[in-house]
Amino acid sequence: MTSTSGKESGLRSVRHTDGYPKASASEEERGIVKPLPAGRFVDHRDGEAGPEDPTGDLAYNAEMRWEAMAGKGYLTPVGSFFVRNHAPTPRIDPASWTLRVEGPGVERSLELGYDELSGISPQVSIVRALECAGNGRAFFEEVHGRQVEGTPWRLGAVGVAEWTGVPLREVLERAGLKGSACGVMLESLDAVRMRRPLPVEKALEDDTLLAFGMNGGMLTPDHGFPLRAVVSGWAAVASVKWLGRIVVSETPLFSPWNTDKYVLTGGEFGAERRIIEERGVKSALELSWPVRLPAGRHVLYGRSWSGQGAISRVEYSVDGDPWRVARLFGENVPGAWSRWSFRWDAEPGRHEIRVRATDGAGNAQPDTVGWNDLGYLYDGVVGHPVEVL
Ligand SMILES: Nc1nc2c(c(=O)[nH]1)N[C@H]1C(S)=C(S)[C@@H](COP(=O)(O)O)O[C@H]1N2
Ligand SMILES: [Mo]
Repeated sequence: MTSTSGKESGLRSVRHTDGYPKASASEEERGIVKPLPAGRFVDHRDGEAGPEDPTGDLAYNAEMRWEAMAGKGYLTPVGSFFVRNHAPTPRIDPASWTLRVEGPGVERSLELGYDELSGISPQVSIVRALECAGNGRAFFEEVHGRQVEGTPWRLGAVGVAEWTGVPLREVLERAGLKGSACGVMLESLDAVRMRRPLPVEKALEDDTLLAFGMNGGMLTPDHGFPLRAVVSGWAAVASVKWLGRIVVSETPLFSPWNTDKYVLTGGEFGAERRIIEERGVKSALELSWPVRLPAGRHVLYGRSWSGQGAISRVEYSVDGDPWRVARLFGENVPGAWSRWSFRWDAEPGRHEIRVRATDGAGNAQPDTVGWNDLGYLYDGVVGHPVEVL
């Protein structure tokens, strides 16, 4: 579903509607600009950053409630898309905003304004999931009986959108990318100046985008307006929002976002700090957690996703019964997700429904995931609690 959408994509016609209203002081304290209705989001904005935390790990975070996807189409509506912010959503005026591209890995520095950047061709639109590396963190406690610090996301720190922008490669080439280029630091304009390096090989892939559009409209403030990276298949920490500068190096790059946080450490990793890149395979039912259902026949819906390809198979098991195959339907874009359903004759009592998926590369969800100290990449099978009345 990668398509080259020309200038008629509709983005150009809306992007001069003089930006967004300025945030009031109270909006800035809230950290997230868009409304977070309780029926659609779990509000996780309750954390405090320690002064020793260089990632400014505040919890300006909102988790999508999976029941909000019930009956929805393939894409996650912007109004339901999860938000993960290390600092409050900044309000950026596109008229004075620029993107700088510089560093020893390019022949010349560039400074691009919003019109120049969004006028680069080819413009592409790709449908991809973004998922936080911490999605599923809550399950570490259930499985290991030990709480992990950080936002206790269940499964709602994921969403699929159509992202419109220009390949990062186009911009790097305009700056005269050198053969010796090695690291690409994506720097943001938020209060923590988030900086996450990307290896040049990943930066040059067709579906690594500088995106200014989301689901056919302009990016909204919370999702990175005026410009964000969309790094397909990787944990969404790589998809830096509110970009202001890109620095290309000739040596590997490090920042707190690939050394202090967003690394696998502890448990089987011991003292190693392995940088998180690809995501695994996960599944979720489009039901509240826990859910109450009336007795009788139901058709249950859900979605499965993988960072490494399309979904090839989804199975479910109720109360430990043998695994059965769910019916996949609709689009199944690699790096996005696949929808599925199955029929269930619900009998009164408490039940647990498990779902597991396999992707085209043969990656399957494990029964459980071993411990890591920062609680990342929990892609094990989880039991969804259901009470039938
Ligand atoms: N500038 C900036 N970019 C950022 C972040 C951030 O806090 N600041 N959070 C990252 C993380 S950890 C995630 S999971 C995604 C979340 O994207 P979303 O808020 O659009 O869903 O943005 C990434 N990009
Ligand atoms: Mo994240």
